[in-house]
Amino acid sequence: MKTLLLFLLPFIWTSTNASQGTHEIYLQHCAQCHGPDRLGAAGPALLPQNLKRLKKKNAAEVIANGRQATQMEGFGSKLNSQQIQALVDYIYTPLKNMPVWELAQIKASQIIHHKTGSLPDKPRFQADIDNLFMVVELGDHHATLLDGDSFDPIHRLPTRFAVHGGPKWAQGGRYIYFLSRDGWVSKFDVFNLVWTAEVRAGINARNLAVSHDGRYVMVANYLPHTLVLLDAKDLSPIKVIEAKDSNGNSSRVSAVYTADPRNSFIAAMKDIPEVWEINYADEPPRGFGKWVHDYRPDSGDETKAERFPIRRLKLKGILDDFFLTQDYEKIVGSTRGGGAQVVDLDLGRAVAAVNLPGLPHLSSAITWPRNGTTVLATPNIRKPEVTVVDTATWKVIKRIPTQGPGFFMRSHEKTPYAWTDVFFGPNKDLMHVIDKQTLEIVKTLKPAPGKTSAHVEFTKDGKYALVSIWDMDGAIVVYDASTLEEVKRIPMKKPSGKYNVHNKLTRSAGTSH
Ligand code: DHE
Repeated sequence: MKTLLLFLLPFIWTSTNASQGTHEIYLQHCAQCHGPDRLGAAGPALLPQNLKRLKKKNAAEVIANGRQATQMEGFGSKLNSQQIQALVDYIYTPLKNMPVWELAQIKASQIIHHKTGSLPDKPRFQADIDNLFMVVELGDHHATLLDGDSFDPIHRLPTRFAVHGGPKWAQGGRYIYFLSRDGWVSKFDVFNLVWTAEVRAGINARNLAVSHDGRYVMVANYLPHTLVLLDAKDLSPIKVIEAKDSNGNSSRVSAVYTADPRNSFIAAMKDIPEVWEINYADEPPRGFGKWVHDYRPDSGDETKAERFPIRRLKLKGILDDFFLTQDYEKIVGSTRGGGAQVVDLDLGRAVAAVNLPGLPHLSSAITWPRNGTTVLATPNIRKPEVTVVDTATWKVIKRIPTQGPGFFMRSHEKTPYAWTDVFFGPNKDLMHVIDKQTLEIVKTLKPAPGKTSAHVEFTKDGKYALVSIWDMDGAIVVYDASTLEEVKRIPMKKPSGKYNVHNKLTRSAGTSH
């Protein structure tokens, strides 16, 4: 026994020493930017949940050579390849304890750059505010404010690392709210071209929604499993809602959207078969008791209710991705394992099934009137087709073959065409233009051969369509939406989404909400 221990001792010693060494290397070289606890600081969080989109091989490359157009320097001259590999393994190892990120931590992270009401109420530039675009440039973590009439950039602003989902416009275009995958919510004052407030609402976040009256911001998180309600004025946290079912099973939150006429946020759960409606009206909605401050959920007293009450819709399957109808009465969600279901928000249950087996990207679906009915069209992530569904019968009326699976789809009330990208596969540089009445592809554009072209947004009058060339040496290409001819090219660094004030705030049926 003694001999065995003596034999094993060097191995035990080396492995302990190696892991201690890695932690020390991390503290010495990484902690200053990424936080001693790996929860992120100036740099992003280094946790497996936050790194899902980065392959380990690429992580080693970034540690060795740095990341272009960011403050991440290369450590190839300071660390050998074993040390780099050990660091990669270290950052892809889950934390032993789930980080606590509750009201206190969120509050402590709040940064006020400019106090509410301290800045002038007049824009510092000349432009039609209603026709402004905000373009997110993923390439070097910036965003560009673009004049939607002249297509001239007005201002370029640095964002937090890895903004995801649409930034949300509010107050007629005065403010816009961004969310980073690391959970940072940042409020930008467009008139004064400055950030006014920031707060970290989660460790790994999905998206945010702003109430239609501009008073509240709601953030959906993967880590921790929470929805976080913020005061839109200065991003002070109001409430942290744990995402779990009545049996205590907790869930990541896939996404949250605003349902304007319902005065509520609609949130989809990723791990439990539920969709939640969280009401933000000042008065309790029908069916809920009177609001009280000392409400106790276990009291069983139904005459009283907590502010921002939650209605839990129990579904048959988990929804992966969903679309809210223009009247906010129904949601159409893709069900894990295939297909889609239509859920009536008032009835609180599924009312139809839709034959959509190609993993439809429903958060990108759009609708338009056709032959006396409203059709819904969605790209599919796993199938080279755009599927068109009649929303009166929920039957598929057309499957339009495309040159590869797509991600985003767009139109506008004043254009006869719907645009969809080919995001995946060898034809990722193509963009299809579909006639909304014949449901045929009328033209396929190739704005930059060999480079992904994706995500379209229209000017407020629907006359021009803006396409992203998703590349470090990329651009926004402006097309005349009726002749389909190029009119301008604005260089940008891997531009992803772009968001027009008018189309977003009027909840145009041709764009995501
Ligand atoms: Fe997104 C929006 C989920 C990967 C770019 N994406 C959204 C929304 C959801 C979502 C729920 C709607 C939120 C909103 O706008 O408020 N995205 C997911 C995923 O589950 C998925 C497939 C995997 C993931 O890692 O999260 C995913 N998304 C991507 C990308 O790889 C993209 C192409 C590049 C990136 O930024 O990471 C990407 N997603 C976008 C964009 C929007 C978006 C540009 C906003 C679209 C819009 O016009 O509103």
